[in-house]
Amino acid sequence: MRTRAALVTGAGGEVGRALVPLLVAAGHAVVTLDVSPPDPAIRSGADRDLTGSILDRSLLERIEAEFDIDLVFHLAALLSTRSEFTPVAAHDVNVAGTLNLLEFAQHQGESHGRPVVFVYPSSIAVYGLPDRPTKALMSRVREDQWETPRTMYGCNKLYCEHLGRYYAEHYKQLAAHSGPRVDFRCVRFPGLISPVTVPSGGLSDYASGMLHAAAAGRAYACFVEPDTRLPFLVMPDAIDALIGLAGADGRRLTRRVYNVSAFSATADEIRGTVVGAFPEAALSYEPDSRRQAIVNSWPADVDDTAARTDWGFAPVFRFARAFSDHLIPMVRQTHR
Ligand code: AKB
Repeated sequence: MRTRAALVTGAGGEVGRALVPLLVAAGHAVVTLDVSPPDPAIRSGADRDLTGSILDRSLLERIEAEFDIDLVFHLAALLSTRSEFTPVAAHDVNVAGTLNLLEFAQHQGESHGRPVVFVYPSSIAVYGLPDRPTKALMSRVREDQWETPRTMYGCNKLYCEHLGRYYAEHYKQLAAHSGPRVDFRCVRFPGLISPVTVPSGGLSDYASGMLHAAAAGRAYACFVEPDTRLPFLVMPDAIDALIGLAGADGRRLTRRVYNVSAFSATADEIRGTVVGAFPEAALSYEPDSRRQAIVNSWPADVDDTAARTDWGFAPVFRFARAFSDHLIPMVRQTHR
């Protein structure tokens, strides 16, 4: 008999490292897959930690043979910055890899006769506002606005949203087939701030960069201008969004792709709060025009009404509390 389990790809990343222990605590058997071996110092509690690529279909077939997967959190991806330096590799991992996982989920659903809930983190990188005046005017962007991404990462994420919808609603519609078995559900993450992991490869990482540098006593040069505004979530609210959407009653969901956010902040608002906690912090600005141009195309904030209405998304950490009750106390622990 195959073991019933949830599969988490990209489990070694900043979201995966926060998600897996909470899935285990909620009683899930968890299989993790990451291209890097798990950190031996971290016991996530997963039932099996696999090391390999989501491009390795023989590995996915071995997972299919051993486990009865009815829940997938597909987190593995190359983020925005790295994807601009290696766009073809980004497309391979972010698109071909996601196609492999959707096929895997379809086969799993066919074999055990239950739909596989497939949770996919998309991104505000799918948006492409034309210029800063438009960004300032469009205070809270809805899911169906400005879906014109400027990065390979954003293109990948937007296409995979459509791919997931195809697998959920139209799979092999012209072929004799048993029909769709994938219940695709997606959140468009804003910038994510974690007090535990120092992210790399993201264009919104300046927020985490300032926080961790200040706590570690290192200098940090923010690569965007002080008045650059983006929406953000801290990691506990991001994980709650993934788990909340995964467990939502499908009959209440009016869409497959949801915006989520807790607060919108400028780089200087973040810097000011961090310096308030670490007065000696050496946090400067060295705007990078190319990265600035991309971040200027991302919304200052998003309208997440649908997530709140359909499945009760309710972030705990707004701006002030995010720093006072979570980020500052925990980043002191990380760098003590
Ligand atoms: C990034 O910063 O590029 C990503 C994203 C916003 O999806 N975290």
